[in-house]
Amino acid sequence: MDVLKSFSLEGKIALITGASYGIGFSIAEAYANAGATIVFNDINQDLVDKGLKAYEEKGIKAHGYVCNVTDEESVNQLIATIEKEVGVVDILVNNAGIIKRVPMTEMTAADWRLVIDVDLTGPFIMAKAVIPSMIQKGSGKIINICSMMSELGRETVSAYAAAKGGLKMLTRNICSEYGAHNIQCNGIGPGYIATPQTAPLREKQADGSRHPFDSFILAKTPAGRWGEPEDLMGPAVFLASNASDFVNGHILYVDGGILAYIGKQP
Ligand code: NAP
Ligand code: GCO
Repeated sequence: MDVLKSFSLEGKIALITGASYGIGFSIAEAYANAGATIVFNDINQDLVDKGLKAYEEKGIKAHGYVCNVTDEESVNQLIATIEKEVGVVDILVNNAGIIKRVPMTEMTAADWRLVIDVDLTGPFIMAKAVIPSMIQKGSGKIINICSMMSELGRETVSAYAAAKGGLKMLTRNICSEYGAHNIQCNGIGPGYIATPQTAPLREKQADGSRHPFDSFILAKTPAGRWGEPEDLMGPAVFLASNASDFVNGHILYVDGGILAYIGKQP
C-alpha cells in the first residue's frame, strides 16, 4: 500500500459549507492542495464573492454558490446544480455555523431555535441531500465541524453547546446508519481558533492588556496558544481521504490538548 497516496484527494469533489473565510476556507485550501475540486456555499452573494476572490488569490479555482443550509429546498437545488455543473459530491464538510453568547435565562426561544437550526439542522439537511448519490457511487465522506462544546459547557453558550453536542451524535448516527454503504461520517472538534467568530473573546482591553477570556484560554491550553485555521488542515485531509476509510463515527479533537487538561492551578 502506498500510504502517502492514500491521503491524496485527486479526482474528488469536496463541498464545504460556509467556506468564504475562516476554518472552512482553510479546510478547502488544504483539500485543493491535496488534489480535490472545491465547491463552497455561503449565506449571501457578498460572502461568496469575497470567498471566490480569496480562493483565486491562492490559485484555487473554486465553485461558489449562495445557499442557506437551513433551507431544505435551496439545499436540494444546490446539490442538483453541483451535480450538473461539477459532479457528485464525494466529500461534504458541514462547517457553516453561528454562535450567540447570551446567558440562558436571557436567551429568547427564537435565538435558541436559530442556533439549533444552523448548527444542527443544517448539517442534517446537507447530509440528507448528499447521501443518496454517495450510496449510488459506493463511497462518501461527511465531516461535521463540532466544537469543545460538543463535550463541555460554559456560561452563555447553551444553544451552541446543545447544537454541537447534538452534531456529535448526528455524526455517530450517520456512521451507524450508512457505514454499510462505505460512507464515513466523522467530526472535527476544533479548540479555540483565532477567527472572526472568536474575535470578541480576544479583544484587547482599554489599557492594552489581554482580554480575560484570552488569558483563560492560554492557561487552559497545554499548547499555550490559540489555534489557527491552518491547524485544521491535516486532520481534515486525513478524514476526507482513503487513509481514514476504517475510521467512522469518531470525533477528532484538534484543541492543543484542552480536553486532556484540568487547567493551570491559580
Ligand atoms: P464562522 O464565523 O462561524 O463562519 C462560518 C461561515 O458560515 C460564515 O461565512 C457564515 O456567514 C456562514 N453561515 C452562517 N450561517 C449560515 C447559513 N445558515 N447557511 C450558510 N452559511 C452560513 O467562522 P469559523 O470560526 O471559521 O467557524 C466555522 C465552524 O467551526 C463553525 O461551525 C463553528 O461553530 C466551528 N468552530 C469554530 C471554532 C473557533 O474557535 N473559531 C471552534 C470550534 C468550532 P456569516 O459570516 O454571515 O455568519
Ligand atoms: C465560546 C467559543 C467557542 C468556540 C469553539 C470552541 O464562546 O466559548 O466561541 O464555542 O467557538 O466552538 O471549540
